[in-house]
Amino acid sequence: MAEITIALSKGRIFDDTAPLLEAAGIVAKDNPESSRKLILDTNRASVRLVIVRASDVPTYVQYGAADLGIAGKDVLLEHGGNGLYQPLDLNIARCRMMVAVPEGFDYDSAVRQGARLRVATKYLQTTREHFADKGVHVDLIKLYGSMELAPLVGLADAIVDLVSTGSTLKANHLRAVEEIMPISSRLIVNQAALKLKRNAIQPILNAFAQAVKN
Ligand code: PRT
Ligand code: MG
Repeated sequence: MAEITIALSKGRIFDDTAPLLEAAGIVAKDNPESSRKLILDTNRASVRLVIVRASDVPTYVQYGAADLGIAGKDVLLEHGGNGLYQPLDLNIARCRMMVAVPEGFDYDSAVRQGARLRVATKYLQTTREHFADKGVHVDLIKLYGSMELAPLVGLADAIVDLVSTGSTLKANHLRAVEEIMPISSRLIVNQAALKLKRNAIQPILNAFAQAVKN
């Protein structure tokens, strides 16, 4: 019977988390990339993994459906962090949250002239706060993906998106004009679970902290 449930997304977060889990003595019995299972057993009878969408990880942990989770700072800022303890920056899945515009768009003078910008993004909270801090008026357009397309078809003047290599921007003739913040993934813990299951959870936290230092 599993006692500890860890929520994470497949893809880059699973790939970067697997070595940390291994350092905590936890190895998944299936590979989420090839398996269709949503609940993965591990080598430890008391630990299981649940595979969810990256943006759903904080919700599973908030409601205690998972005790622990791994989520990007981008996702945590949009979620708000209610009911979550965030003890550790894992320094994985790193990238930067950026403002980007079409190559020919003069962002600096648009901002200087106080133009009202249309900004397309999946990250409404972070984007709203960024432009409010700058005192720039924006109309936010919520998208769920492929933000890079929006300025190319006249849906928006600018986008806010994550950038790692920069090749997606380049391929779409966009350029980054502002860094909003660096992004990495954090370990998150359900606050009630941490109190009730501390004996099981604390060794995992310690192993992760040690592995991150190395
Ligand atoms: O893909 P899905 O819609 O299921 O969800 P998701 O995109 O939220 O999940 P996933 O697994 O793609 O990303 C999980 C987490 O990885 C994010 O929440 C970030 O914290 C982190 N991360 C790190 C990234 C990137 N790097 C990244 N480059 N998430 C997304 N990207 C995308 C970016 O949005 C853009 O479309 O990659 C593209 C840019 O990459 P470059 O290399 O071309 O600059
Ligand atoms: Mg993605």
